[in-house]
Amino acid sequence: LESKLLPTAPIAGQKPGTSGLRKKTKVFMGKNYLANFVQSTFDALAQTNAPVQGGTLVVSGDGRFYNPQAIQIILQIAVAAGVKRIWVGKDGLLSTPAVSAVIREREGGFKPFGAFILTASHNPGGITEDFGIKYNCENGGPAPESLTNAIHKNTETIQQLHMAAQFPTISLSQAATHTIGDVTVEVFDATEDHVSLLQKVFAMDKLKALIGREGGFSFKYDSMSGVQGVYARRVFLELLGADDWSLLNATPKEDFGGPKSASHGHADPNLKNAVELIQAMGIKSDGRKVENSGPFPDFGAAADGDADRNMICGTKFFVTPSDSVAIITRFAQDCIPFFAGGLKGCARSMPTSCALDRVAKDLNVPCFEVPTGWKFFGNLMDSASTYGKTDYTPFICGEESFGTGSNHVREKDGMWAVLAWLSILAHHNPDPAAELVGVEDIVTEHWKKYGRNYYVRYDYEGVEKAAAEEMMARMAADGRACCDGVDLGNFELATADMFEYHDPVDGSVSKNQGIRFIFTDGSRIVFRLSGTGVDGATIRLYLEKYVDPTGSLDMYAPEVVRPLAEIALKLSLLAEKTGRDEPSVIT
Ligand code: VG1
Ligand code: CO
Repeated sequence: LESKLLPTAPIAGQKPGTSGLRKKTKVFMGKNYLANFVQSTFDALAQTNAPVQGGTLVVSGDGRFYNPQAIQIILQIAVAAGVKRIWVGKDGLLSTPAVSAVIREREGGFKPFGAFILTASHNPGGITEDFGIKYNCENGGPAPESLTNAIHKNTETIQQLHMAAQFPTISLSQAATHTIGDVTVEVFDATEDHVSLLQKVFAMDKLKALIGREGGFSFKYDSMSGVQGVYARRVFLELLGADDWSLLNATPKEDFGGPKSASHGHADPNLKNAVELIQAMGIKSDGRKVENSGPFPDFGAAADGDADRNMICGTKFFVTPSDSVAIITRFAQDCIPFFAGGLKGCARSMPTSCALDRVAKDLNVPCFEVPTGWKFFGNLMDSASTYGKTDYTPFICGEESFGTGSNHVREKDGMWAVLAWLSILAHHNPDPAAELVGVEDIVTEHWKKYGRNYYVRYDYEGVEKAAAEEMMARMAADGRACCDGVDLGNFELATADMFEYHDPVDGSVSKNQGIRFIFTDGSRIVFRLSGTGVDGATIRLYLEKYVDPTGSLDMYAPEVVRPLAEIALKLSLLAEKTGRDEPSVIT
């Protein structure tokens, strides 16, 4: 196929953040914006030994506005770069975990060297909202920092775009193989690879029996008008025999429902945005139980736009993501076939609560602490397993930000987390006619055994960038000094430091990953700046207080951590520096 060279010029600010490059959609629609980034990625790949020439590439997204157009642009650049086979999900859709599964598992004798995922994940979509792009490598995981830094460097010097001349627009609305010269574009059912992998990981017959149990079992799953709707129909309706009543917002929309929807177009599964789900479950937006007695479903869950996040609820009960990963880890080997041989290890991001550490200790498996962002789990998972095909050397990871997953793929996986919880419920309910042991029962029993890591996150969104950076710089310079003169109440400071990660597998060092104040009782205050926003700065303040099994386990988390919040606000001078006295979101 003929290709053409088009002149271009660097565009400032194309630095990938925690999870890819995210900007306002209109910025991405600007001249050469997307093309520059994609070309810079191919230029960076040319400096590695990725088999781009004659290779296979996956391209798809979460269905947000501009997804179809972006795919066609990427096809043209990929073809000019020498890619011979491109795999695209039907309608241009693939969830983030499904992309990972396609890279690792899809049959046909061609191993993709990588993938472009078009998503800004939990950020709102639409022409006036956000768009994003992320590159994943041949292990199915997000590009490591060494690669994203190389891509960014190329965006600063790019002069030329190399695109296929006269490449036709490929129809994505039907599964079909298109041949253009010596290039094939294969459009396939988005659920094929991911769902068949999940069928190997979980005992689907047991989950089906739970859903159809004699004593009754009801659930609601909110896809929040993101890409998960496609997978939710396949898994819950077709495979597990649930009925339509269980599914909320299961049709993907380019604006996730937009400002008029209950979530205001924020396909972000948390107490603020998963409005329909928490109402259905009898949970108030502050996490408390509603007064009336229902009936409410036994189980509830939600996903974000690209379906890598999950939120787990029981009747009138919200499970914090940090507890969720700990509990899944605890029971995995008892009820999920993928883990039947035992766990190899587990990991959490630094701000995630230490509940997981207690379970890991009990199971006698290593527990790693990595910086925020799923890319940091990749090396650990690869080293715990054989590179490439599905392996059975299991490893579980989680983040406090509603991300949970394992080494079945190299992304967090919203559907996996839900099937893991259904597996735990099935395990606790062997008698199909007995009264259901529910989510709240399981979580409270867990606290009785391990104690409870009370946990809350405050987000301050839309803060002026310079002010946020100044606040962080002051604490980074001397965290301990920031505590001078601050009344710490019953808390005694043990350490104050900036988290720095030394990857035990490849030795790479990631600095400035968040400021930690750790107290002698294990309580923690953590500050970081978000790396997924598109304008201004978002300050994240993470608060954790541990209460051992002999203490009060049924208190209201925001009240328990309030003394820590007060200390955090004083020592950081947050209000003085940013002019903000209330967080915009509490999760
Ligand atoms: C946030 C979360 C982080 C998560 C990331 C991507 O990043 O804190 O834990 O991995 O989003 O999630 P940040 O830098 O804004 O804190 V997703 O579902 O938007 O890919
Ligand atoms: Co996401």
